[in-house]
Amino acid sequence: MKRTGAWLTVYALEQIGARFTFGIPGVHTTELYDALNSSNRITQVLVTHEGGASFMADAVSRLSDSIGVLTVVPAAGLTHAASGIGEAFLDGVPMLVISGGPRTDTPHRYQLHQMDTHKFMSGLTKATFRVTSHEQVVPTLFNAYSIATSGEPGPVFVELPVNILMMTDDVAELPQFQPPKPPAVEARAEIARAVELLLAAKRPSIFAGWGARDATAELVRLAEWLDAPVATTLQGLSVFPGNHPLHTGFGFGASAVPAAQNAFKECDCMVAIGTRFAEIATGSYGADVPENLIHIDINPAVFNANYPAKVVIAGDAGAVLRQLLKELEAKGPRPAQRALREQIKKDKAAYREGWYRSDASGLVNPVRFFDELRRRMPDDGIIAIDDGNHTFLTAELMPIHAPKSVILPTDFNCMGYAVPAAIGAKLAFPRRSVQAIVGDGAFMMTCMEIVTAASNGLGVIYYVFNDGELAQIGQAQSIPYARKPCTSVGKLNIEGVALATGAAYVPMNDNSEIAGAIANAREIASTGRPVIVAVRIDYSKRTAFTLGTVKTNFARFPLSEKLRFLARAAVRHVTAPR
Ligand SMILES: Cc1ncc(C[n+]2csc(CCOP(=O)(O)OP(=O)(O)O)c2C)c(N)n1
Ligand SMILES: [Mg+2]
Repeated sequence: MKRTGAWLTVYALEQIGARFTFGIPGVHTTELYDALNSSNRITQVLVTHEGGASFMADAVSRLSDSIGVLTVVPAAGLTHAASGIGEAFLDGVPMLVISGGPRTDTPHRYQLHQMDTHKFMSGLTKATFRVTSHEQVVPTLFNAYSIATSGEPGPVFVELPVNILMMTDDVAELPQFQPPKPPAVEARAEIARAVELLLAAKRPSIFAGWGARDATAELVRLAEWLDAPVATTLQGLSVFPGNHPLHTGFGFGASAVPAAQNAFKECDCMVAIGTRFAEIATGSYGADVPENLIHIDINPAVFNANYPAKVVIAGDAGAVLRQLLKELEAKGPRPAQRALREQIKKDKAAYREGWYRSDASGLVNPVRFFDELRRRMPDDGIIAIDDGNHTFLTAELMPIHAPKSVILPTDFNCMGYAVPAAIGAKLAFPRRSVQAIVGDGAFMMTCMEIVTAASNGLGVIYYVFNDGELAQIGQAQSIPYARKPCTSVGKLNIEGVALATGAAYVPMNDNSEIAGAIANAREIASTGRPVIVAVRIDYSKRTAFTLGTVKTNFARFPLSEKLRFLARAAVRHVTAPR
């Protein structure tokens, strides 16, 4: 049969269950966009900037069972999309990056958008492919999908030259996609050893990351059987319910909230699952782990990278946990250590108390904002967070109840994520409540993408933490440097952004306006219109994360550098106080 490459691409995307493609068309991809337009299974979404497309595709992949797909022009579309592709790469998120490509059937050089895209994309993806015949289109896309979704997931790039997309050629057959079977866990001896360590442990603990996103039920069972405190990574905020009495918070070392620090202090055996012990998750490696560390991850490369493990188990989190639980539960129930739960509850309440006390500023107190948001947001509501001080406020003050309900840029740590990611989330789950928590600096990077929310009738709520600063960095500058170059942002008229994009505008100036503003925003969003809430937030109190990481990093400086920093800070605070 004779088919265009574009038709074959749509066939392959339908086979792998893609529901959305994101991008902006160009001369290389008009045939593909036209073929996609005829699909009744795939919705193509036009964005304002390909960076938005890649963050939307990321959100679809993180939250749903369907892979996020980009359809962009070569070179310029790919470079614009690079931020979201890089975020997906470092955060272990599957993505299919499809671009058109210059013609391969002419000898012409200096074609439009012609550059070595594979060299560029190879540092951002698990694999790159250039399709050179019609026969290859479907098998290449199936292969790309399998690579993107297996092991530690990530983006894969496929270039489809324009002559293949546009012209017809013979293909002998159309294969059906057969999803690969998940590899069996082969770790009988390691699991037996882990069981031994856990049975002997007096104070076991659990540290869970995004790799455990599909294993929340098993994690809860394990925590309850062990009566162990559970801390999550930042990316894994939603892998364990924040309202469970054994949940302690994000992180467990010097940068964690007191509930986690106390519960983990004397722990003698830790199950770490689906985490790489990366810099943010460990508060700059300021978290100490016990000698008896059991590390479970699908990617064996993460074992012993930062913290030595006694037992390593390579495999899917859910599959390993089910085997582990079978062995443990056969031993009968473990006696509960009731004091642990009470201590966690007390520590959590005391931490919030500290925030309630900082009410004086006349601005919006973060803890009161999150109290009200928690009250109004359904359990399965989705939060997209950006990167900044607001990230850690959300992590410390907003209890998350449902699995796969929080998405944020973590290890690539790219500002500008939340506005488009929330759009991807709402497209994937139109009936769930979707909100973004975004700093004003990050908001400026991608706020024009709200046009895409408005034109698709997506009632996303954007809470813009409007402090006039790139606070996370400004806070790190203020004490050591006693000045803050380039962290005071230009004044943005947020109401003007709402007017320009078709969103509604809701101001929230102080604590008395929190409840009304949230109710109003939810009401408007339910009509399918995006809403921007400008929150005059009080950033005067530091998060446990910021205080802890500053301390951890400073403690590691050599003595001479410590003295240089201290002396400079002292002189500047005296001679040029801010
Ligand atoms: C693309 C990108 N540029 C710069 C940074 C460095 N950075 C991390 S947090 C931050 C401040 C963010 O400011 P804002 O969005 O206003 O959030 P706030 O910290 O004020 O809550 C900056 C500049 C980054 N992570 N990503
Ligand atoms: Mg800010």
